[in-house]
Amino acid sequence: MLSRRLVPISIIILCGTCAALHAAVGAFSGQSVVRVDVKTAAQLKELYSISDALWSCTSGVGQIDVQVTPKQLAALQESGLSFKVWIEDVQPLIDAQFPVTAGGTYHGTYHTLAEINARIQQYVTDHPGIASMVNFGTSLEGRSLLGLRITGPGSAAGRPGFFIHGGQHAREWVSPATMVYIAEWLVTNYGSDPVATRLIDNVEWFILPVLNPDGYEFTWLDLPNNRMWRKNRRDNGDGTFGVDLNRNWGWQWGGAGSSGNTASETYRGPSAFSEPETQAMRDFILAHPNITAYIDFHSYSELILWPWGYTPALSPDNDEFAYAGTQMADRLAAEHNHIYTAGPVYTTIYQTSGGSGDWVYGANAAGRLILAMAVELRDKGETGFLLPPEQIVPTAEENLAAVLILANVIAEPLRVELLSAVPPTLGAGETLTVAVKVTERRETFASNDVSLFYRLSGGALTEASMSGVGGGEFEAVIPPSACGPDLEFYVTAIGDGGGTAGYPAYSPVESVSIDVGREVVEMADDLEAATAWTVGAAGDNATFGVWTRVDPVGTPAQPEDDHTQGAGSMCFVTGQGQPGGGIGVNDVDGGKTTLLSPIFSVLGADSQISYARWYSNDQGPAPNSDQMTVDISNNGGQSWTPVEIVTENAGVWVVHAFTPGELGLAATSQMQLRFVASDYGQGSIVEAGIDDLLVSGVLCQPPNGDANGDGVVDTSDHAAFAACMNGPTGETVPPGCGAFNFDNDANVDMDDFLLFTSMFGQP
Ligand code: 0X9
Ligand code: ZN
Repeated sequence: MLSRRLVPISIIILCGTCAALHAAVGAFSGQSVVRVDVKTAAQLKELYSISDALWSCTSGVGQIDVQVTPKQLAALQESGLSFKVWIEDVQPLIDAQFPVTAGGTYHGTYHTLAEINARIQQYVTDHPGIASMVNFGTSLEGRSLLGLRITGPGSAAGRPGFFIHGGQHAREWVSPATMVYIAEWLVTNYGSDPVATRLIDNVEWFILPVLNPDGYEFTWLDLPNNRMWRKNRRDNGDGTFGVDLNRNWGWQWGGAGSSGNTASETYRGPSAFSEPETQAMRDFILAHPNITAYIDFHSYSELILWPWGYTPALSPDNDEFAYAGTQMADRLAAEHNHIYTAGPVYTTIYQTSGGSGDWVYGANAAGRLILAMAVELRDKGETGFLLPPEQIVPTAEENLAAVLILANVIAEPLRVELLSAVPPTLGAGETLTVAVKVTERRETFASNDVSLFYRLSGGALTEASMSGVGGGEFEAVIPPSACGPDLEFYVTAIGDGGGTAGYPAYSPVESVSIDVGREVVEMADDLEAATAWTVGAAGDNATFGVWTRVDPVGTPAQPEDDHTQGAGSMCFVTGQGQPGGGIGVNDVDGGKTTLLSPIFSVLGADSQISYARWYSNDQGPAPNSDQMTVDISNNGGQSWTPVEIVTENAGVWVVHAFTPGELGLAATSQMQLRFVASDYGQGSIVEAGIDDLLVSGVLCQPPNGDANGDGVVDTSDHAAFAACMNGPTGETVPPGCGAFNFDNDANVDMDDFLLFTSMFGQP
C-alpha cells in the first residue's frame, strides 16, 4: 500500500519546511527521497531531527516521504529507522521536467501559464460552436483565471453543469496538463465520437486548468529553485509567503488539518475565503446552480476522494459518492491498469479543514447535490510532484475516462444497474437471465419501457422487452446460444421525457460480451515451481541483471511481490535486489538478457495467451531510453513474431493478453514466448519481471468427449479414451481417436486427458 494512510496521533508535523528545499541553487543534486516507516511519535521526532524536507504534505505516523542530502542519508542509516530509498537522485527528475521540445508533441511536455492560456484560446478559435473562454476571476497578483466553457449548440438551460479544475497547488504540474488534455479531447471529438458528442450536448462543462496562477508562475521562475512551491503568493507580512488555497474554503474553516502558522504549507489564511482565487471559485459556483459535479485535481498518490475532509463521519450522500467514485476508479483502471484508491478524504488520506470539496458539497447541499471530488493524480511517490513528462498523456487518458463517467452519472435521465451476474463463459445451449434495476434520475419513469438487445452467434441484433418484477427491477432471458462468437447484450431504458439510459453506461457504443463454449485452461504456469523456462540466448551480453527466478526483493524500480494471487511468491526478474538496497541494485546493465518460456500448445488461433509483466525504466540518469521486447514463435523458436515492445513504466504488474490470431499466427503445439530486456542507455535503470503465463481457450467444436454417445461426458467414456492414449510423444493419433484429440496436436496424450476430465458431467 503506497498511498499515505495516516492514523491521527498527537504529533502531526506539517510540511512547513518544504520552503527549505528551494533555498540554495542546485540544492537538488545528489539528494534522495526516502520513504520512512514511522511507527511512533518518538520515531517521527527522530526523523524530523535528521531532515525536515518533507514531500508528504501532512504527516504523522505512517509512511513519510522525505528529501535527504547524502549526509542526512548516512545519519538515517545510523538511526535504525526503517526506510527505502525511493528516489536516488532528485536532480535528473528535475532536469527531465524540461525536455527540449523540438519535434515533441504538445502533451509530451509541461507548459507555462502563457502557453496553457494560448492553447485553450486556440480551442475556442477552432471550435467556436461549442467552446468559449471563461474568465473566472483575478488572482492576487492580477492574473486572469482563464478557462473554458464547453457545451453543445443551443440553450444550456436544463443541462447539468460539471466544473473541473487543476493547479490549486502550484507544484502539482500534471493537474493543469491533464485539464488541457481533457479539454482538447472534448472539443476535437465532438461530432465524431458518440460518447463525446452526447456528453457535450447534455452537459455544460467548465474547465479551469490553473486555479493558482501566481503560484504556478512562481514554480517556473528561477528554475529549479521554486519548483516545489505549493501555496499562492500572498505576502503574509511577517516575511513568509503564501496561503494554502485548499485550506481557505469556508466550510469548517480553521479546524484541525489546517494551520494558523503563516510559514506552514497548510496555512489556512486569516479568514475563510480571504484569497481572491477561492473567492472566485465560491462566486462562480454560487452563480451556477446547475453545477452538480466538481473535481479538484491534485497530485500525487492516485486517489479518488470525496467529502468529508474535516470529520471521519460519512456524509449523508456517501452512497451516491461511492457509486460514482467506484465507477470512476473502474473506468480509470481499465485504461492503463493504475488502481486509484477511492474513498472519503479523512479516512482515505488525512484530515483537512477548509478544503475545496467540503465547501462545494457542504455549503451547496440545499437544493442540489454536488458530487464534489478531489483526485490525486500519478504517481504513488516514485517521482511525486516531479512526474516525468512521458506520463502526462497516460495520466490524462485514464483521468479522462473517470471524468467522462462522472459526467454520465450527472447526465443520465435514468439509472440502469445490472443485478445479474456476467459469467466469464456461457455454455453452448445455455440461456442467460439478465436482470436490471432502473431508478429515476433526471426523468420520471412511468412508462416502464426497458429493452434488452442481444446478438447471438454474430447474428442480427434482437430486441426483447424486459418484464417488470417489482421494485423497479426488470428481467429477460436470452435464448440458448450456439458455440462460436461472443454473445453480446446491452439494456436500454426510456424515460417519460424520451431520454435514454443504458447498461453498460455508453451502450449501444459498448456492450457486454461473453464467450460461448467451454472454457479450458491449457496451461497455467505461476512460476512457483521450476518448469522448462530457459535463460539466455545467443548474443546475450548483459553483465548484470540477468533473468532469474526468485522471490523478489523490492527496490524503487523492482517489485517486492510477485504477481500471483494467494500463496505465490516466485517470478522472473532481471537480477535480484538487496534488502534496503538502492534503485540501481542489479538492474540490467551493459546489454541484453533473454528469457524463453517452455514450448506449449494452444487450441486455436483465438485462444488467449497472457502474462504479467513489470517494467521500469523511468528513473536514473537516462530515463526511458530502453525497452523490453516480447515475441512469440509457433515453430519452437525457429522464427519470431512481435507481441509488444514494452516501454510503459507502470510501476505495477500489468497483465498483457492477446491471441495468436490477432498477430496473424496459426495455433500449433510448438508455441514459445521470448522476453528480451536490454540496457543500452548510458547508466539507465532497467528492471523487468515476468509472472503467471496463462493460456486458455474456449472449446467449441466436436470432439466433445462423449465417445459412446450417451449424451453426457462421464467415466463411461473413459475406456474409449484410454484406448486412444498414445505412448511417447511423436506418435500419431490412432484411427478413430480424433474425437479425443482436443488440443489438435499430433497425439492423444496427457494434455487431452486433462481436457477430457474437465468436461465430465457436461453434454
Ligand atoms: O492536502 C491537500 O490539500 C490534498 N493533497 S495534496 O498532496 N495535493 O496537497 C488533499 C486534498 C483533499 N481534498 C480536500 N480536502 N478537498
Ligand atoms: Zn494538492
